[in-house]
Amino acid sequence: MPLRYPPMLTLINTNRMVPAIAPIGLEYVAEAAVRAGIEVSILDLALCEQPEAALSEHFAGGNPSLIGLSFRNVDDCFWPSAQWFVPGLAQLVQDIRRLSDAPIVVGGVGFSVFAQRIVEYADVEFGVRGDGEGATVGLYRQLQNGRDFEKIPGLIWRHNGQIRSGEPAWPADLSLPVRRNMIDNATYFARGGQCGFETKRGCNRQCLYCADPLSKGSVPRSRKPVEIADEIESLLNRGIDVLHTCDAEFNIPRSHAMAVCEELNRRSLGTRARWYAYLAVTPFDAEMAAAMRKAGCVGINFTGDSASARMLRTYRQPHRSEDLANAVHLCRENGMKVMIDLLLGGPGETPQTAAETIDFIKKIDPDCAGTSMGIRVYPGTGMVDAVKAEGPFETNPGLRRKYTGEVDFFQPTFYISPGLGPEPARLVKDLIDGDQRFFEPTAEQPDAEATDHNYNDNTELADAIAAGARGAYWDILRQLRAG
Ligand code: B12
Repeated sequence: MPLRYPPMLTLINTNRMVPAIAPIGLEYVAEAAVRAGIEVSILDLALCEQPEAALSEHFAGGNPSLIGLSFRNVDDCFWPSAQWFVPGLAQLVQDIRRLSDAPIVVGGVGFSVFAQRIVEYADVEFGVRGDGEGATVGLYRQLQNGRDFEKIPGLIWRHNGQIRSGEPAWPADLSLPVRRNMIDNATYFARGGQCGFETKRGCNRQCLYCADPLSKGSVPRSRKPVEIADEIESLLNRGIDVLHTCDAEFNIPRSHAMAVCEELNRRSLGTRARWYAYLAVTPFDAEMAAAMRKAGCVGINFTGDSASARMLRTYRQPHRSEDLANAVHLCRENGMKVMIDLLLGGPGETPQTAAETIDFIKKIDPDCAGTSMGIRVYPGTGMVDAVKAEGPFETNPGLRRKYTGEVDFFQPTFYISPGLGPEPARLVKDLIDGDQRFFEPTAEQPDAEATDHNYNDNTELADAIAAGARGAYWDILRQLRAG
């Protein structure tokens, strides 16, 4: 084993997906640790040409006291790609074990959905479900002195051969002053075309399929607008001027979204930054659209899901088709690009409801629309109950997966309504009928050409960014199509 460093925390970004997205979660954790007086070293595997060599080199210098792995994506959430990243994480853990005997803790947004299963599968000592800032500092301190793990919010640990866990770490008070100088954000901007900023955590909507409440909690926890604006300024000062929100939905709650815009507008940051956001379709109104545009927002991706009243009820969405029309109208009026993300193929979807949705979207004319097919079924969401209500999982013709054996929602498992027939992607493509505003689903045949908007290993996107494109990925892809 290499020499032991003085007490030190090594944080590793495990996400090597292209285009590269900056590990903002790891950066927030790193900054919290530094502020707590902990020495931190970061190994960013996304920016290494040869990850194995980078690992050996990193640990040759010394052995840390704790190794933290950031695990953002458990899978790519896209059918029929269905790429699963957990085996890769387990392999990485084994590689690290050959170089260091330090305990390993894993955290991250995807990780938090399946926390205990991943701790078991990857065979690590610790996991953190939820926010990592306080938990990482707490764990580090307890390892130095005490080992009273029960005290640490969100921690999963092993005790006498059993896995134990406390409540998830979702602290109500979110004070996160960050300078954003712990990772190489400039390189991420060049390779990923945008950098993220977060205004809140948690979502109180109960959308049938959504895993966000599992990783972030179901109560919105807002950051102080002043801290958010400071953070954006520090990115701007380094030339990073195209940004993307990292909230579940920027407009929930509306009052906080307005407060953030107000602070950005007070500092005239809208003249320097361009940003994109994920929004729920409601609440959204003329006052909000104008405030967002003034604050620098140039594009919105709405969680539209469907325009069929029946499917919107199934998805537990509070909006109606007329709200979708209003959202598109307000974006156009205020000069913001607009994408509507659709989820086709949920429980009860029929060719009629799918046609109703696609026809309606064509009519209201957003800049683009995503037609994802295949809803990732996450344990702990309403989707599991909806699928269960249809009968035994193993014989449910709606479940799509690439693994064999029993249905296990830990592995990428998707649902497409059997009502859409044997070739649902074909059906949707026919409904789209070549309309370039739509990102089409990819057909299920193994050799089918990818036609969707999966950003996993998307070389078209990565090449465009390398050539200078900046912005939300849907906006870059949309512009590439338009030539
Ligand atoms: C914004 C966003 C995007 C933006 C990113 C913009 C940007 N510049 O950052 C875009 C649109 C590009 C995007 C793309 C994708 N995304 Co996305 N995205 C999100 C979203 C909304 C926010 C993620 C985020 O940055 N959160 C803010 C940070 C601060 O939180 P965090 O990462 O969780 O970190 C905290 C903790 O997890 C923990 N933590 C983090 N690291 C560590 C490390 C240690 C050691 C510890 C202890 C703790 C810890 O502490 C941190 C601070 O509290 C999430 C959903 C959500 N609400 O979080 C989905 C989400 C992460 N995305 C998801 C997916 C699938 C993707 C794609 C793969 C989709 C695709 N196929 O194209 C790509 C992957 C891109 C890539 N290269 O990785 C899934 C992952 C689910 C899963 N099954 O794993 C999520 C959860 C959405 C969902 N529910 O389906 N995404």
